[in-house]
Amino acid sequence: MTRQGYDSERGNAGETQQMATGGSPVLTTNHGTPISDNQNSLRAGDRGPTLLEDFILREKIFHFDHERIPERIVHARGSAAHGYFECIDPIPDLSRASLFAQKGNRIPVFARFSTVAGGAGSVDTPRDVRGFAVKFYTEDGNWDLVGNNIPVFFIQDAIKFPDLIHSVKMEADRGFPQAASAHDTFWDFVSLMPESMHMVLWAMSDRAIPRSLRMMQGFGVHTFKLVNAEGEETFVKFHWRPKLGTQSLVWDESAKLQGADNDYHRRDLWNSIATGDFPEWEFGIQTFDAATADKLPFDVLDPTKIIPEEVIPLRIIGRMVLDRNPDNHFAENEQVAFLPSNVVPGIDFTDDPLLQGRLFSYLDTQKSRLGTTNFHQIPINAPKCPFANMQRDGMMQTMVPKGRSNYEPNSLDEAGEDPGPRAIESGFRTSPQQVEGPKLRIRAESFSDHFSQARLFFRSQTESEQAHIVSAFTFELSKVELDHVRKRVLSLLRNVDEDLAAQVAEGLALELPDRAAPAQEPVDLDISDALSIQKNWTATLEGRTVGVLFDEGSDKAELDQVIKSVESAGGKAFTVAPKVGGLSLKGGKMKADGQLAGSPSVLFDAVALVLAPEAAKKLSRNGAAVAFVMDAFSHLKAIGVNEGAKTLLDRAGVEPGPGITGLDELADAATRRYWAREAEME
Ligand code: HDE
Repeated sequence: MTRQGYDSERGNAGETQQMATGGSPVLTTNHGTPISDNQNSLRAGDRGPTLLEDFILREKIFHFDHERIPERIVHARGSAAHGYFECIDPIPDLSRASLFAQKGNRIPVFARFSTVAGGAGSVDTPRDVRGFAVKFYTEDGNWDLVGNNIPVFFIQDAIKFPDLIHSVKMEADRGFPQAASAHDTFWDFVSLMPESMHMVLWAMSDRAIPRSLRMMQGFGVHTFKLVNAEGEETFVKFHWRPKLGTQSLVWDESAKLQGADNDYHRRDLWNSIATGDFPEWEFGIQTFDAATADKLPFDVLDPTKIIPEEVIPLRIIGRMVLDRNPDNHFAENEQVAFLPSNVVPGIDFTDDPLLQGRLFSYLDTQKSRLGTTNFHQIPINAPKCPFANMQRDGMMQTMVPKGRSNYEPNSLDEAGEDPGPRAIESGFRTSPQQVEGPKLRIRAESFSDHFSQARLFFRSQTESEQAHIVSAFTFELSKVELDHVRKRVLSLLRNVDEDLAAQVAEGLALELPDRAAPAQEPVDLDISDALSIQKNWTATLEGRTVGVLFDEGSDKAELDQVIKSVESAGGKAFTVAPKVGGLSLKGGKMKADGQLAGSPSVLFDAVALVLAPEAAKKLSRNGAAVAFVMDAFSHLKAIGVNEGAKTLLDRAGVEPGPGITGLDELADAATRRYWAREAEME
C-alpha cells in the first residue's frame, strides 16, 4: 500500500514544506519514517536505561537544541504582518519602478516593526526608536524600505554605529539595564557626539513611546533617488502616515504597561488584524531636485536632518494595508532579512555615509543570523517574481538548478541547449554620477550644524509635549550616575534651547554649566507644526479600546448601552470585573473579558465605570479598582461614570473636570487625551 502523499516520481520535494506545516496526517521523523510512539523513549526494560539507538529521541532533541538562531544585534524584538501596497497616484515621470506605475496596482508586502535596544524577549513599550521595515515584493524584485518611526538618526557616519549600539545596550560588565537608554554609557556616548542631539530630542519626545504600532509614522530617513525611464533622477524622502493618526502613550503609562502586558504592541497588532481591523498607512514622498537641495540650509546627505513638510510638502502616492498575521513567528518574523541594498529599477541610493555603510551591513548580518548565503531562498525572503542567475551551491541550497549553464556569457544555445538567464537592457542600472576628490577620512563642513534642527523640533512642540521632553531628560539623567556626563548633556542642551536646559537642570537640582561651544552656531528655523503629534491629533475611537468596569448589581441595560456607543464610534469595548466567570446584574448575567487585577486601565484608551452604589463602595477598598481609576485619570484618559460609581471616583481623588463625563458622552470624550490635567497634577 502506498503512503498518502508519496510520489515515487517527484520524491517529496513539495511535501517537505507541507509536512512541516502539518500537511502530513502521519507523524514522522525528519527523514520521513513514520513514528509509532511519541510518548516514550526506547529503553532496556520498563525501568531501565535509555538506549543510544533511539534515533527518534535523538533527532527530536537534536533539533530542539538548535531551535534558536542568533537574534538581531539591533531590532531583535519585532512584530510583523503581511499585507499589500497599492499605488494611488502613479509617478512614472519620476520613477520607472513598477510599483509606482499604475493606479490601483497592488503588490504584496511584509512589514516588521521593532524596538532597537532590547533583546528578542524584552518588553514592547520602553522608550526607544521603533524600526519600520517593509519588504515590497514587486514584479521587478524585492524593494526593502528599512526605516524607523523617527525621521533622523543619531550619527552621521556608519563607522560610529557599533559604538552607538554598544553604549545603549546593557552595560558591558553588569549586563543591565535591558531595553533602556536611561544609563551612563548611552548618555556618555551621545554627549560626546553633538551630532546626535537632534535625534536625542526625538527620542526624549513622545515619539519614542508609541501607543500602538498602528499609530506610528514611518520614515526612510536617508535621502534616496527616484530615476525615471529617461534616466532623470530626483531626490526623495519616503514617509508612512498611519490612518489612525499618530499617537503616543504617556511615560508612566508606558512604564506600567511593561508589567501589565509585555506584549502590548505585538498583541495589539495581532488582534487588530485577526478581528479584521486592518492597520493602514499612507505612503508619501517629498521630492526635490539638486538645485533645491543646494538651497536648503543643510546637507540632504546628512541623516541627522529632516526637510520640514512646510518646506517641501508630502505627496501621497500609495497606501499600505496589513491584512494577514504571520502563519509562523519564527519562519517569517524571525527569518525575514531586510536589506537596504534591495532596490528595484527606478529607485537608487545617495551618498549619505550612513546609508552607504548600511548597504554592506545588512547582507553581512544575514550570513551570521541565517547561516548561509542562500537565505534568499527562505520563503519570506524569496522574491515573488521569477529569479535566476549563475550563483550556485552553498550551504542549504534548496533549489535544484538543472542543466550545464552555470556561467555567463556562454554559447550553449548554439548547441541547442538552455543557455540560462541573460542580463537585459532594462535591468537595474546605477544612476551615473561623477565622483572625484582625494581619498580622506573626513566629515563634510556641510554636516556641522548639530543644533538648529534640534531646536526646531523642540520649539515646534506644544507646551505639553515640551514638558514631556523636559521630564524625559530629567528622568533619564537622574538614572545617570556620572555627574560629568549629566553636566555635559546640559551644556549641549543650552545650544538647543536655554529654557529646556534650565528646566532639566532644575529638575536635577544641578547648576547650569557653561554652554558647549558648537561646531556651527545654531539658527532659528521656521516652526514646523507637522513635527507635533498633539497639533495633528486624529480625534477618533477607531482602533482604540474602552475598558468598562462592572460588578455584581450593575445595570445590564446601562452596560449594553456603553458598549454599543463605543462600538458604533468604531472602538472596542473590553469588559472588566473582579470575577470573570459571570456576575448577576440588574437585568441579567454577564461574563467579563478580563479580571480586574489582570486588566489595569493602562491597557485601555479610556474607561467607563458602570457600578451599583453597593459595588462601588466595596471596590473603594479594592486597590486594583482604585488604581484603575487613578491611573486612567493621571494618564489623561476620559472616564465615563454612572451615578452609582461616584464613591469609587471620590476614593480615587478624581474631581469633575474635562474628560470626566457621564456614560452618554464617553464615546466622544474618549477620542482625546486631556493634556491640561497634567498641569493640575503638578
Ligand atoms: Fe539598522 N541594522 N543599521 N538602521 N536596522 C539592522 O540588520 C545597521 C540604521 C533598521 O525588522 C541589522 O537584519 C548599521 C538606520 C531596522 O529585521 C544590522 C547602521 C535605520 C532594522 C543593522 C544602521 C535602521 C535594522 C540587524 C548604521 C533607519 C530591523 C539585523 C550605518 C533608517 C529590520 C538585520 C528588521 C536592522 C545595521 C542604522 C533601521 C546589524 C550598520 C539609520 C528597521 O545589519
